[in-house]
Amino acid sequence: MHPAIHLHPDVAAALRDGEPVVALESTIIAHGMPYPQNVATARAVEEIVRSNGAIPATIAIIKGKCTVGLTDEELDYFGQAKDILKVSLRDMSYVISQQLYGATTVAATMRIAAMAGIPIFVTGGIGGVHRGAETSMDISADLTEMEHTNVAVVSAGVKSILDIGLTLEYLETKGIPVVTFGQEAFPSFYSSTSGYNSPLTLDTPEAIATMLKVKWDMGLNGSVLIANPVPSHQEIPVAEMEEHIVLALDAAKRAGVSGKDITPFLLKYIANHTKGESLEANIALIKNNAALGAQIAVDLSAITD
Ligand code: PSU
Ligand code: MN
Repeated sequence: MHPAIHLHPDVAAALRDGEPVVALESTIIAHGMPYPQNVATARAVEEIVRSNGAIPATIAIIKGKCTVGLTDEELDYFGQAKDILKVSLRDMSYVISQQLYGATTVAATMRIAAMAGIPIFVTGGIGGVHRGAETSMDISADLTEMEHTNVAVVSAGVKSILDIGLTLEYLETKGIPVVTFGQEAFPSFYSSTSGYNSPLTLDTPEAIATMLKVKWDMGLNGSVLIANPVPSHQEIPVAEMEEHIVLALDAAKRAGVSGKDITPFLLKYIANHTKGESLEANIALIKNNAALGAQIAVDLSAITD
């Protein structure tokens, strides 16, 4: 392993013994949720992974080291520090060579997880094809990363700040399977539906683990997007979310926000303008994803020789 990769001793031991490990990202902590809910949620998520039989490995870059499994103090630091860079794939070599701190996106976290040998990754929502991408060309590196890297991503579907239809088209083009857990409707993060049907549906963690094993054993490289609907009693209806999203997109345009700042801007705007309701849904769905991801990791390690 490259010396820039640093494994927490618990993660190293689990990987050595073939025990299930679940990778977790840090952009959601540093840029996706406000303090102190971000730290409380990150800790709760780690606890849920543990109680479902797997070892959590929250991934971030600390003084240029890709750190796989954060200590309590490190996690707290990422929750509070104001100047932490959002690190996607293109930023990794800069942040590592300059020995900086970086919160890793889905794309960067997946790549580090793959380097460490962790095949299951849990997040809230992935980046995708933005609304208006036909002129802005704003397509998240999360999607291109998923084409190549053998790490499955458990998310609550695709957030409706994005163009869900175009994101599903892009995933199809890149040969990335999209499997929704337990229902045919494709979820949209805050809502358990989106108006789109899921390309595929599986009903048990075991069936998902078996699909991953077949895929990778055959050399069908790349990720699988596992979409886990937010529990219905904690969802925000699609129509209600759409009103907030239209306002958020308009505010971003007026403020001239672009590039990597767009997603954090929209998330913050929506959290502020839904009186915390969206933050509650966000917390509920990521906890829900942590449980499913850990169960898939347990089942996958049981069938891996
Ligand atoms: N969606 C969320 N919360 C997040 C993100 C997405 O609900 O925190 C973060 C993830 O880290 C994701 C990144 O990888 O935003 C995508 O950023 P961009 O759109 O700039 O690629
Ligand atoms: Mn972008």
